[in-house]
Amino acid sequence: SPDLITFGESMALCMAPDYKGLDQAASLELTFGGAESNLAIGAARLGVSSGWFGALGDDPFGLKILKAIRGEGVDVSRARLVPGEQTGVMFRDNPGGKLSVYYYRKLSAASRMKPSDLDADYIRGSKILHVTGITCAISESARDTVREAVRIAKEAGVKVSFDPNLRLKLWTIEEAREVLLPIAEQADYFLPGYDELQLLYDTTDEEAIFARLSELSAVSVVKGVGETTVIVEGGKRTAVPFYKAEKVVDTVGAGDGFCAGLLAGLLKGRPIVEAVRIASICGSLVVQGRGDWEATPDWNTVERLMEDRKRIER
Ligand code: KDG
Repeated sequence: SPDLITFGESMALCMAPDYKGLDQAASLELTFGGAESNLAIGAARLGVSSGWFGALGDDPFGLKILKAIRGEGVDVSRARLVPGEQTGVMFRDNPGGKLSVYYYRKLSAASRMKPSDLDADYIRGSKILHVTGITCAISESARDTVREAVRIAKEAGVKVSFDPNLRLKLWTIEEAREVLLPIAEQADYFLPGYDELQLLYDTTDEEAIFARLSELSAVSVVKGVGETTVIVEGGKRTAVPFYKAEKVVDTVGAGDGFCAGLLAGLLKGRPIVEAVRIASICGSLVVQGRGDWEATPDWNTVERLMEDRKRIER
């Protein structure tokens, strides 16, 4: 098995040109997205062996997505194109710089994922299993699949990484809390955004939020605490300054690029603070290009930017 594996829903992504809203656009750009495949691609570009599996419809969208993920060097041997089912589609609008997403994913092939689809040996053979809250939100059977995958991983001593990826277009905050907080308790790496934590823990009190995180057995890496990323390990907190993007073109996918960098750093044996620096560079590069994953960097680029930073710090 690859060292890092993940699964979830990938969808066709239709984007209006950046100068026009969807209501005005005569043509759309076609690509794809999905938090987990974004992460798998990000990790593969960094030279980590990664695998993504999920169900796609046996339609032109599914085929295009599968080929592209495979083309990025991600292992897709456990991914499926399901005959007679549909690939989800999302539309992205950016009128006046305000991002909106429209999902057409109900009853998609991915939302029919179920625990018996899992290849337990594939999970057992990996080093890190990464799951997200999006998969938990798309259907009950997909949620059960996440729980079962986590159970298999834990039993086999495979580390579990968890990004809550809160999507309030898919479920309510109450539903999300009930499902996501127990998964955070099982995770080895918990990778939320600070804004998500405020919603999940229902407070804006920073001390209260960090107190909750210190109770977890996971190492938490919290994105977007002011201009820093905060690592919480046991009771100890370390803030790492964020690597600033020169220009922000499209923020979607930044979190996935970040998590890819973090997990790749850890798999390469880097200490957590350095893994966070790598993650931060990846997140910052993703936002500088259009699309969810297209601008995620290769390892040489990351190393070069890490070197530049050392020079500046000296
Ligand atoms: O993190 C980026 C994802 O949100 C995007 O690629 C689409 O997976 C997606 C979703 O369900 O929102």
